[in-house]
Amino acid sequence: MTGRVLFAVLAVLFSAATSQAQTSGQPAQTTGFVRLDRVTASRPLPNGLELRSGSAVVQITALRDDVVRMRVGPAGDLPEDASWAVLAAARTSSASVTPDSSDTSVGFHTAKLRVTVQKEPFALTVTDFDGHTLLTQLPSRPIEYNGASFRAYFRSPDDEHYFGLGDKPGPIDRRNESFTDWNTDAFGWQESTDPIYKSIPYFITFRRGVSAGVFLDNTWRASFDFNKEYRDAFSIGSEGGALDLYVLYGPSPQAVVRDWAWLTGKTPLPPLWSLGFQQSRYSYYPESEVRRIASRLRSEKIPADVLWLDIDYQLKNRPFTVDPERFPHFEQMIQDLKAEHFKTVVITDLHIADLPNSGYKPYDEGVAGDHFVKNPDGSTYVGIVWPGKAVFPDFTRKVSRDWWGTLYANFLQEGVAGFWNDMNEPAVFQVASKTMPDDVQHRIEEPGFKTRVASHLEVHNFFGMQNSRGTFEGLLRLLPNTRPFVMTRASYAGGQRYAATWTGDNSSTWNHLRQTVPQLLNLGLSGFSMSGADVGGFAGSPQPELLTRWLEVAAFQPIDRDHTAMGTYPQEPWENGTAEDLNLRRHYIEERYHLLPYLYTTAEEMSRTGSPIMRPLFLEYPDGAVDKQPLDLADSGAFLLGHDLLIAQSPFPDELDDYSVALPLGAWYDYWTGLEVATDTNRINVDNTQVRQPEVHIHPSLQTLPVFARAGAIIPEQPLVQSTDEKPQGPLTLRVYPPAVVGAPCSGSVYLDDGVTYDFQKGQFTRVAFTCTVTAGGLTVTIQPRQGSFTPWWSALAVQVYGASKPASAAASSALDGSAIRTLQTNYDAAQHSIAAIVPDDGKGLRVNFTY
Ligand code: NBV
Repeated sequence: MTGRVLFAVLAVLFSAATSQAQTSGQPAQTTGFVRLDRVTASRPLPNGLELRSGSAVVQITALRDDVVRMRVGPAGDLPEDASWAVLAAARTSSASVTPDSSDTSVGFHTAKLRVTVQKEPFALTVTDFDGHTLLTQLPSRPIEYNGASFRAYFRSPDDEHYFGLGDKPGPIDRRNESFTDWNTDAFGWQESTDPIYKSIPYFITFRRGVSAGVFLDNTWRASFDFNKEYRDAFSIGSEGGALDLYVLYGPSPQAVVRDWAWLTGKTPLPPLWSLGFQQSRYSYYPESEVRRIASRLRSEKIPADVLWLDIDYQLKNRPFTVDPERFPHFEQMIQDLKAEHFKTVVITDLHIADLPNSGYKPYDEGVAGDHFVKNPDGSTYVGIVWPGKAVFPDFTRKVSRDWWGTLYANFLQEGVAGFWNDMNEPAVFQVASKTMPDDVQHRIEEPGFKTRVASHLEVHNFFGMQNSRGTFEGLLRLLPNTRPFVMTRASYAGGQRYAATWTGDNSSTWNHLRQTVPQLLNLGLSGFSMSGADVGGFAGSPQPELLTRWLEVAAFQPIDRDHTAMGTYPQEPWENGTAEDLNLRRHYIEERYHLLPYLYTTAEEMSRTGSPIMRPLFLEYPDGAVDKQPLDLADSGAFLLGHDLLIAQSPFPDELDDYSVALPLGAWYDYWTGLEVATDTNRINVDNTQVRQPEVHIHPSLQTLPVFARAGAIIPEQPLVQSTDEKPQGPLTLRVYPPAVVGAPCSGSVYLDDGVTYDFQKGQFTRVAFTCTVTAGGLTVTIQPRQGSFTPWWSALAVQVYGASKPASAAASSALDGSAIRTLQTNYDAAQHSIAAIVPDDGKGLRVNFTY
């Protein structure tokens, strides 16, 4: 018997003797030491393979041809097959496979992937049929269990990069970093702080244009090490729960993003108003102050849609109350704000004041329904938070979530439009752990799950997610045809189904402005596309130029909410700056409102495909870099808004120096001047070869945030409005950016609906597709007939072609068959380098020919 075999046998005996069920009731976990070092038995399954490695059982199955799942039961039983993140339909789907085996390995293949498990040492490898290795275990480090903790190691080629893991600060590429998942109230977090508010144990690999998704569906304190312990490996592990691993195949990163949406759900289509500008602070009170902010936004003509009420609107910080002294006419105020086209979002933290015999409804009902989290001895757990002593709904019980949802009835009746779930890590004051004790008991009483009691260690990381779920589902029950708007601070994988999010308590520093880009990009890749960072920074007060620049950049990010802490300088756009600052801030917010048709169309795409609103360059252009390295690696500050706009903030926005931005291959236009961008294409590669990556050189100025439009894009825009309630007056503008080459693709689309209800699901939407074709002597723009039964606000189109250096003529045919041709008046704008023609639009489709 070799030493290794003897060790394995002893390990098996030891683990069998010591394995026991966790208090959580999670399937039996070993409390000993188990190493899966060789395959001791295997049997094929119609959709995969079951393996034994000593005491351990491993099941590897294909959910689809391009999605594989591996589950491990170290003591012989597979873990409970249930998930808070993965949709049941996805989790239970299966694809048939063809078994493959040899003397040294067992495995199977699907139409797209090959799964091979080397027998000794035990090593899983997932490859595609083009020779790409997507995931392969490090043979020298088999999966190991040490008590309830486990760890698995995978090979990491030196040109592979990692993205995702939610809002963790730091560079966009996770390579050379390690992380812990443990939702934490991280006030004043910095670039190197980990963990912060969310746990999304999912990342995307990218190697030379090929991507895979890797998801560890484990809610316990999990950790990820990328190339720190071993330069050529990454590892994933957890302190408890199951090793339940999903591998999603691209090969394009966009395909991985779609797989992730299939697995864990999409961000629902948000109400249109949530894409408008939002003004917040901790806290606006009394009532007169809220009214003052509202009327100032209007009198300064700063377009805005939302005002936020932070904790001080409540009576003694008690959730679901209103302070009658500060807000004596709360409902009237909400209605008056509505009349001024403002929506109000109010905070409703999850900590219910511990107030027996005081007529406090959330407490009384919660006690009556036995809804609160308990201590191990069965008493109700009490922690100190904003209201003082507080109790916490047990959001892992469906009945408790349903009850929580009913608490929103009054606010909805009063006209409150959206809700903010803060502090749901859950945050607890006056304790070193900043949260509940590990042994607090949660009851899992949930369809699809075994009913059992779970410790806080298991529930902590998805508690906030279930809080926002209770809110979202409750709002839907109360107002079934209104799209809820919920914003949560803490969440877990899949939480995008219930709430938008933000990056918590950032600071008013240039570095935090810089951080917004990698953080929001990684959130989007992790499924959370409706996200924002506190504009201007939460902790501290920004210098005037910082506030101006932040408002410029955030105008192109998914959620644009100005928010700051208690005690800081006023941070509204008209504060803290010169008249020029105010003009610039207004100008960029106005640009966001012009772009609303494009933004909303991108949001609708997100809700259908899972594609984020804000995208890293490598997502859209996996082959956009000549050296096949992702273009985003250097944290260049650049990002895409949807498919067609590239925003190139400086990598170091506080510096005065010029900088260069590598653009994806292809031509680009300057969004502000309408001119094709002159790029420099000489770059020397590490191996001394010259590559031809287009690069644009930028001389930074506060007046201009560099924005570029893709050649071949058609971007819909609207006349300026002061809020999304207002009907735009005038035509829908189509900004056409002709491709550089005759016959090259050129397209765009616009999506529109009523912005608030679900009637779009019954066909009440408008969708129009556009294309353009460069011809020898001009350009043809084709507008397809409208789809859907919703009547849009426009009755004419302004077709605006960029990159023009001289006047041109235009003619429109009223139908796609080319009949009824008439000449159009054109307008050449030398400053904008554009030619515009306005044409009536009856929705039946038309064609506009420009002749140069
Ligand atoms: O509710 C007050 C704040 C809120 O403004 C902020 O956005 C949250 O992230 N909240 C945290 C509580 C503690 C602030 C120090």
